[in-house]
Amino acid sequence: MFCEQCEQTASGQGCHQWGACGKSPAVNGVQDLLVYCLRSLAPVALKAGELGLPTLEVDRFTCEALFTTMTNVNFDKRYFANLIRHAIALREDLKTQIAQVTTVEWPEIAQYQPDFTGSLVEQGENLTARLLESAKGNPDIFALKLLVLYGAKGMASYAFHAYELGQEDPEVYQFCHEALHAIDRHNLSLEEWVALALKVGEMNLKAMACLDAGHTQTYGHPVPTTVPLNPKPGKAILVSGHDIKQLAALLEQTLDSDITVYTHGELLPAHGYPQLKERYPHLYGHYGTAWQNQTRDFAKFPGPVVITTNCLMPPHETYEEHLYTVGPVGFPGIIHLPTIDDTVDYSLVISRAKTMKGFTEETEPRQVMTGFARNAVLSVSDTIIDAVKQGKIRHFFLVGGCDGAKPDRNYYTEFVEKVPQDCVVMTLACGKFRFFDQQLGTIGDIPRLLDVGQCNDAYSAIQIALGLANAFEMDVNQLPLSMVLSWYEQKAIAVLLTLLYLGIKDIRLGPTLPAFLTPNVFKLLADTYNLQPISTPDEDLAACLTGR
Ligand code: FSO
Ligand code: SF4
Repeated sequence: MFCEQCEQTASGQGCHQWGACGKSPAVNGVQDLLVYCLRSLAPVALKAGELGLPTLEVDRFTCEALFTTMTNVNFDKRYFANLIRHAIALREDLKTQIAQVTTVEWPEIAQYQPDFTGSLVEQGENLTARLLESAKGNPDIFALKLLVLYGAKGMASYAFHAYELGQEDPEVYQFCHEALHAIDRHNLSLEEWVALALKVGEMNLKAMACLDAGHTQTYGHPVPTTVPLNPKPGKAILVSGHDIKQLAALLEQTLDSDITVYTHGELLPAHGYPQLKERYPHLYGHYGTAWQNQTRDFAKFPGPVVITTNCLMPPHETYEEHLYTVGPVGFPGIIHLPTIDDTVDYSLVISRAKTMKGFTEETEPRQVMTGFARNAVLSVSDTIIDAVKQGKIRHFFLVGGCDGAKPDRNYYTEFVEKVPQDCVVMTLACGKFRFFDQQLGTIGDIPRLLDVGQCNDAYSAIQIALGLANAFEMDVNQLPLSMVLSWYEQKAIAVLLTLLYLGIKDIRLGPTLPAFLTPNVFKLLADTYNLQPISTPDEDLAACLTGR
């Protein structure tokens, strides 16, 4: 197998025997075949778009299918086999429509036909072997191709979430096909590949803007909110992942029950949305920490657990019978909940919750705050600016991104602990669970630790940075703001490309650099953007505070 798409990749080199995430070579093979089929669909979708034929179904399908191939989303071979069939069916249908308008000589890839009577795994592996063979002469170009592909996956997942909330951007969809089609272009120079990678960043910003609009127009702008970490007695359901729409559907279906709903992992920021808070008082608290601790958290939770997106780990036998997946997520043997009239039917989960023990005891109150998204922060920008001008706030740090199991991620905890008292830490995504319950206090009325939201809210963090730059009347790179990011999967790659597209410099990235980037490609990004690997918390803090 060949997979290098995430930070967890084996020995920092690439997963070639078995996925460090638990993905088998067989699942990897069918995922590769699916991605190849999406690449084969891309030129047909682009041609249809050019001719003004409707492509929305293909666009949405492509985004959802790419999402399923991301790290820790779906481990079910049969699921991928169905998606492969669907991709080919959609392609042939579009070709028939195009043939009614014009004659096209399709490139070889657009004529690719999987053998559904043979091994799909082998076919996927053979296609990847061919791709790797063709990459031998030029590792830098191959690295950039992977950067574009992985970034496009992240962008597609944002576009999928936005679509679920009724927000779509045809430009993003079209670019998704262009990025996939580019993998088969052999005449692009290094500079053109770099430009394409930055275009992924540009389009990802649009996809994230759609998602932000979807969230805020449906559930209101997040407001600062206190979230209990101590469970309360009663029947309980735990919801993990990122999908707020799926959480809202469960809340609606449990509205008149006595069941309390808890968030897990990246759903913590859901508590900040006014329309969820007001309508669903049984959306009570948060349970557990980041995704990589789920085998411990889920095993202890006395109710069913629903996973709406990544990061799903291969489940442990102590909880697999009351674990449920929805949407693009899947694992063999785990119940995937049905969707009826566009809404997930949670009846099975609700009846399971009623038969499980639930929480039986009161525990000592503990709480955290969330909801410091762009509206909440920028509405007090005058106070923030005054505090900076009066020297009360010296510096802002955005310490955000993904968490993971490796011990070198302790860097981020130590970094936050060492941030001086006159500095503010903004955070987002699951990396925050290393420090989210620390009491960092306030500077005047401004909390020193501001949870902007999920990794899906990176748009909000970007708007805060741009809004502050605007208020201070300076370039964003001149702000007293440093970005110290941790990455794990492909959404983080898309967000990094967006930050580079916006010209943001001096980003520190860790805990390790992407295995798929060659030293040459990294040097190119380092030279242009001063993108740099993290070093030690002390060294990096000192450098950030002196503007380096
Ligand atoms: Fe984390 Fe997982 Fe949100 Fe990622 S739960 S690691 S970047 O999928 O999406 O931050
Ligand atoms: Fe390895 Fe990450 Fe790929 Fe899983 S997703 S197989 S851990 S590189």
